[in-house]
Amino acid sequence: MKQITRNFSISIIAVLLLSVILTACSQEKTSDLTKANLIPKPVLIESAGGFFTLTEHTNIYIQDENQELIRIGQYLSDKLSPATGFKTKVLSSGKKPKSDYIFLSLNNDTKLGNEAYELYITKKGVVLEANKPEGLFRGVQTIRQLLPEKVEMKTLQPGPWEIATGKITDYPTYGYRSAMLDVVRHFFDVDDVKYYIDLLATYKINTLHLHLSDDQGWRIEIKSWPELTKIGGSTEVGGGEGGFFTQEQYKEIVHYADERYITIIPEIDMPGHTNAALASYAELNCDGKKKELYTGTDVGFSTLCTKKEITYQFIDDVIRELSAMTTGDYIHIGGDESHSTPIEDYIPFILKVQDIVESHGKKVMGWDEIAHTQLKPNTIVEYWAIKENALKAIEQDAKIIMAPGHKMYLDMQYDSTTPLGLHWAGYVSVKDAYNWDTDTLVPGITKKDIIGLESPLWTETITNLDELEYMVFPRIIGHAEIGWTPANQRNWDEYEERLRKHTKRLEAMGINYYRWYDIQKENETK
Ligand code: TNX
Repeated sequence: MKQITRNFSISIIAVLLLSVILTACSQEKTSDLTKANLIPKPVLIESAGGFFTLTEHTNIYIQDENQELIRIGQYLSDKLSPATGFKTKVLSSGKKPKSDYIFLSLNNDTKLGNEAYELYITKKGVVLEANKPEGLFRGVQTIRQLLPEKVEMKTLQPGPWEIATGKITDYPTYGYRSAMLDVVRHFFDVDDVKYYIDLLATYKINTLHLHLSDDQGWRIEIKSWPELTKIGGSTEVGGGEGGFFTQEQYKEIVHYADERYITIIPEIDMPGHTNAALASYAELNCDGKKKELYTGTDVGFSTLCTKKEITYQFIDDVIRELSAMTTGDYIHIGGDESHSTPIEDYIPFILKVQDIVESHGKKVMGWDEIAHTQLKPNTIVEYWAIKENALKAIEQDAKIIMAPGHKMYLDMQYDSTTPLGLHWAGYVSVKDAYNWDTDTLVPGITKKDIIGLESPLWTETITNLDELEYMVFPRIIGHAEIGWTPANQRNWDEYEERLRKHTKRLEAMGINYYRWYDIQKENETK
């Protein structure tokens, strides 16, 4: 008898413990939609005070037979199924059913822009409306975040899967919300890049700039210049084996990104940052001799031979092949840190390269140094270091992307103890990354000049996805909010609280994020 009572008490304790753990792990449940923990924070939320519950009877309905909407519906269903275990179907339906629905529809309402969406959540179902499919796709990310965070887990989790009722009206502040990944200093393969694209999509980021060539490597197959990848692609920082994307693989990345409404902007950096090309082809060098491959981290020592005709033939071939694989409007030509190119050579070089890009039907983007030259209309200048350059660009009516190193460089250490990263632009804490405004940071660069922002990750010190996640998260989430949420609705203290709650979602997603909060506490008690 005693034994039975003992076993019974042990089971009760076990059940109690389990429920404590489960409650601790789950999102605070609230029927007040305005309290939903969303990043980036939506523009407008109204609460209706009830709950919609996603069940095994819920299906995703889309208007008509629109293939693009079917694909978005399927994306959502695929996100929901591992944790819920529901086989949420995607069905075509002229109108919204009576209950148990997530209904995706296009409303032809242009006033809030192409990425805007509206969500109407009632006890019976969820209606997601947008002017364009990309707006629906952004709204789908909000639906994911409205569900308990365990929805992000890859294993079956217990419900209930509730969403507070109400209405969300949402649209971005900036049309260009980007990340940059340096796949040169350390190579990241197709699966890595796809994985990163999915993470970016979660935070409504709409552009991925890929840094494809530099001193240490050439990462994109160019069929007319095969040695670029054969020789130039064969190593990386530290002397590892490097790698490159074949054109087929590259197209696969572009397609994968396009399906997530993320535009890929390819960068071929020139005339500096070109040692890998100079090591691949003797004729690109002024002295006609191949350079040695380089696996260190210095910058500013290489330059294409700006006086040779073959240099422009080479660039024309590269840009032609690259443009043919590029679905977006822009090609990034680098142009930074060309310390080995005299300015009198740099200026005509950039002018010629702009013409080449234009001749292949694309527009030019470049680092802020390109503003030393006369810019073509529609050129975009990426401000990373020197504000005088950005101001020169503005004088020429170019648009600016904000990527200031001391706020946005994801390869900067969080503080002096961060085991990875550099600090030439200073330490960039989670607060530094969030607590600023794009249009007041630099006097003279104002809202009308800025089309958006970009979070670069240079990879001299970053060798794999775990390390990437550690440097990127959570800073990029803050950048995503700066790009999306109006500045007057942002506030660090409120954001930090939201972000702290959001870490449970990062954990559910399996992201190796930097635990800034624990580290802050540790430093305080020291
Ligand atoms: C500067 S930012 C560079 C890169 C380096 C980076 C390291 C820019 C346009 N050029 O070549 O990788 O610093 O933080």
